Amino acid sequence: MKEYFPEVKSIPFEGPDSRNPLAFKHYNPGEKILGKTMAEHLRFAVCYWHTFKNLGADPFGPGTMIRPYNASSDPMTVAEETMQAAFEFFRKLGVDFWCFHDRDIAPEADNLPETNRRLDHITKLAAKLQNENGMKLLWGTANLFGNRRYMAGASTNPDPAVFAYAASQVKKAMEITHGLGGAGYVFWGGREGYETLLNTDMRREAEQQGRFMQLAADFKKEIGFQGQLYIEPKPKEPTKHQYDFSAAACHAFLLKNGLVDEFRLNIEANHATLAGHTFHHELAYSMAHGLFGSVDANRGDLLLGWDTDQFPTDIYDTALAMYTILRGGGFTTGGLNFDAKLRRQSIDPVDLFHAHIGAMDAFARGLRIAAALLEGRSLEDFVEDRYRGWSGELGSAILSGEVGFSGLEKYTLEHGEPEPRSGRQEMLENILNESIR
Ligand code: XLS
Ligand code: CA
Ligand code: CA
Repeated sequence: MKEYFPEVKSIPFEGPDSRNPLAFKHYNPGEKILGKTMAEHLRFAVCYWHTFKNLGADPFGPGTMIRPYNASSDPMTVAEETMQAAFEFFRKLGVDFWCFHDRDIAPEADNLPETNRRLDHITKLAAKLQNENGMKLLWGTANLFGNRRYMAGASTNPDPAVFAYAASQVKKAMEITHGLGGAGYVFWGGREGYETLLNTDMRREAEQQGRFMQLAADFKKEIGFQGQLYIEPKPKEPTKHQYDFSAAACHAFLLKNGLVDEFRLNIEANHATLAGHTFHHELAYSMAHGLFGSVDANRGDLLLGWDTDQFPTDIYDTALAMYTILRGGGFTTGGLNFDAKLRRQSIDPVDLFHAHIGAMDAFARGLRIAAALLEGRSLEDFVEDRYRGWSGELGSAILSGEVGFSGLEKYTLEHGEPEPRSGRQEMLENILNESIR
């Protein structure tokens, strides 16, 4: 069989003293931390679009990366060879999960039946390769933003015929995700937003989007898909304003449409920073409201205002992410999907390995730091103590509705001025730093 990454046999764990660039220094998949293996905690996934379909094109020039699986002039041969190359890459890297958009794995034809035939053909190959390699699908999704029919959105389009086309496409993408045993299905807003309010009826678009998601939740039940449905927040890009702006905006949308029990959130680090939040904030918000589902693990560049989708390397980010995730009970259906792409000058296939090794090691370190913080309990104990009044007599009376404004006035008149207490931010930052070893 053709080998697409002959320069790599497999990526071993060699420990922190290793100088081998093609080895893990921190990610030791079978090692147990807090009762689970690192692989079980982290549930790493490789994304198909950036890893195998992105060739480094940007608005100023075409792709720079030449890939052997992309050589044929027949698009379906390219699709088959790319799928073979992808599974070779997954196996050699040692991940358990992958993610895709429908149009990443099979090119769109000029009519829907032929497009779907192509998808069925490639899905069969994917199912066979999943089996042979013991791989699982973390989630599937539909590309509702590339084709010109979606230029004014899919479900939020002014034309209901575009809504119908998008529904047909999502129906098929959900079916193939189900067929491949997917643990989830993601809705990312694509072009659901606006460029200018001068041509936009926001009330209608919100109603349309709500209807679309209700139909998706119904269809999930109709086909018996057991996976989790997710919405992935993003504030802007490609449109000026995306409706799924942030975790909080998605929460309001789900509540308004009676869908809060049907969906969870897929939090992407770079989208959080574009929304003016930290990755930590978006995770903490999702956890606080029972909405946390999965993660698109990447990073942006704080000096650039767009979605750079770089591989995650910042240990603070990964530590705080894993701390928040572990405190919330860890992943169930979700995982860490590397929605990240090589920089345009990283043109060699081996760069894909370097990028994923660095990202996986960064999260493995984050996991260790998070476990140390949780075992030490210093942060948790501090926070618990800070709010302890809320479990006492006064706090419970307020929360249970036992006492109103007049009762609270009486309490204040009796007890006088409350005693302020330090928030100890610097001490807590030191505790975080000391756990980074
Ligand atoms: C784009 C999104 C996209 C989703 C899947 O910015 O990150 O890749 O994750 O459609
Ligand atoms: Ca993403
Ligand atoms: Ca992104």
